[in-house]
Amino acid sequence: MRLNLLTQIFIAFVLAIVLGLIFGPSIAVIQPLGDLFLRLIKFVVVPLVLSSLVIGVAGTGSLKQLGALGGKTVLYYMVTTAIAVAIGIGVGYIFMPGTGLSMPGSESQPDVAQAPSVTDMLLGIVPTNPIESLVTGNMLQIIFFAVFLGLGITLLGEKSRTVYKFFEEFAEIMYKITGIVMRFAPFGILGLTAPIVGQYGLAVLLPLMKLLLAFMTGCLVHFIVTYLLAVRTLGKMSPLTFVRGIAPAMLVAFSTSSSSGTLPVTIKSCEDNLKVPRKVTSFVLPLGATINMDGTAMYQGLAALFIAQVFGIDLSFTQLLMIVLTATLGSIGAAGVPGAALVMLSMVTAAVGLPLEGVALIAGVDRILDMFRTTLNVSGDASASVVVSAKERQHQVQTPKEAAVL
Ligand code: DAS
Repeated sequence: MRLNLLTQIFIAFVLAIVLGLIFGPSIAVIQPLGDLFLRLIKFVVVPLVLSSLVIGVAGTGSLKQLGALGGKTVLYYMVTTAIAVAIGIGVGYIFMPGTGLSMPGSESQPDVAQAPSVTDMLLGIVPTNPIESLVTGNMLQIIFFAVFLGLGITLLGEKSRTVYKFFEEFAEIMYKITGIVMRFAPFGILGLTAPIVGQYGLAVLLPLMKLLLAFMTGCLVHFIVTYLLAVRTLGKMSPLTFVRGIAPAMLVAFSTSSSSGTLPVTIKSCEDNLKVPRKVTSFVLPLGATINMDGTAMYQGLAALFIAQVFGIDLSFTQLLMIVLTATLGSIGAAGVPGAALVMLSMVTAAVGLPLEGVALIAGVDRILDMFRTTLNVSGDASASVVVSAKERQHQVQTPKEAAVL
């Protein structure tokens, strides 16, 4: 029986703890396995972020097609995602999961005294030479370039079909290569986690358990405060009806850790149980499964803070701003497949100059975090379909009246 990748990673994580405890610091002999995995992650992240973000933006179809339905949908997605990241950072400061284990920073640790001002940080996002941004791996400038490329393709419509197809195929190729790289993840996690446990002992586990607790709390808060409130006030639906209606999709998302894999169940749950019309589900849900991942965004905000705490790095306000921005964009670029956020997290950490080793530390418990992330992602998409269909109904009701008056 072939174990799925994230289960393999989880087993590698447990094995790393056992080996670390048995062999102590001498287990560092397998560190090169971990270094190789980190290099492979760095190898894919630039082309993956570029291609997936271009398609994430251009894939929404031409701006005129977006129209009112698209406008409402994208607005709801962006607002709820930004709230999710804020909640992720909020629980990160409340639980402080990364404290108590200060690991020596790696070469990429920023000299906080040199942290640029907000203005410089925001200006620095605009690339003066996009090719140089790609070569130097400047993630914020790469994201800027990708978003504008996607917008340009959208505005050009049919004329840029070839370029759109190129990036669509390029993104598919990068997902495939990322899949190959992720196959090596169990060995990488072993090579990265065992030496840490060997050096620090079980003390390293406590922060990870606190991270899990913080994340689950954030998910619950976001589900109740953001989604149920939106469904009740904007969607004109009882929260209990909503939860009962999407329960099947939530369960499939929890077990598969894949929004895309859950999409058919999400559509059926919204149509059959919540009576959302096909006109709305056929646009809002596939789009949501691709670019609306509040669980992923929250996770990246919290994880970035966790890594900073573990490495004893105090984040400046501008760096927090960058985490909100890159975590939101990272959730747009992440695919609806298991473990998608892990690679995107390396983009967020690189963007604010945090050590990549922290990503590997979290990778061991990513399987569990992913179950909750994906469940929240799917719930967010379903809540959007309820809110948007209520707004569409209101709009239709208003239009006949206006006509009658005229
Ligand atoms: N598993 C991804 C999804 O399918 C989410 C993630 O990895 O963050 O939504």
